[in-house]
Amino acid sequence: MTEYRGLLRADGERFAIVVARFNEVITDRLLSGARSAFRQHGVPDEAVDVAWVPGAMELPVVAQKLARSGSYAAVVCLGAVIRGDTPHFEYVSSGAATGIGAVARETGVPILFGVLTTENVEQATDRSGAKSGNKGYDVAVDAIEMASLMEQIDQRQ
Ligand code: INI
Repeated sequence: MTEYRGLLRADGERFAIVVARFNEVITDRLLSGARSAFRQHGVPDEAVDVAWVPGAMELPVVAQKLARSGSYAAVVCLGAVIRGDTPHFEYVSSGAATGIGAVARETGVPILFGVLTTENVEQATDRSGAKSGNKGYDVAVDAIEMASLMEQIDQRQ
């Protein structure tokens, strides 16, 4: 019996972050969290590339391009969709979630969903480093775990 469990350690891999400019006050905090997580787990700044997109709807296509390049062990997507300011909240949030899931399955590269979907700015602030952790940090750690897990499965084949 083989049990696979990703480690929180990266050995020379590169990672990419795609981050939305929409609600940049929040997404910039998510980006800082993600960068710190990579640094704290031994991934140097030079091994992390960042691509900015206009909004959460554009995350999937750029994540797909980065994943297809074959240069990255995982791609982290960061965004903030806030209901209070968004009449089409459901379209944007589900478009981003469905698109990101589809890209991960199509490319076989882990694509992490670091998009906050909140009722208001206060909740988004809390979840981007104020009171309730930092979603950007968390998904970057998940990216390292997933990269390690995929590598272990590859080694076994
Ligand atoms: N994009 C976001 O990332 N967050 C939002 O809250 C948001 N709102 O409010 O609409 C949003 N819209 C832009 C969208 O993601 C696209 O960039 C735009 O529709 C162009 O395709």
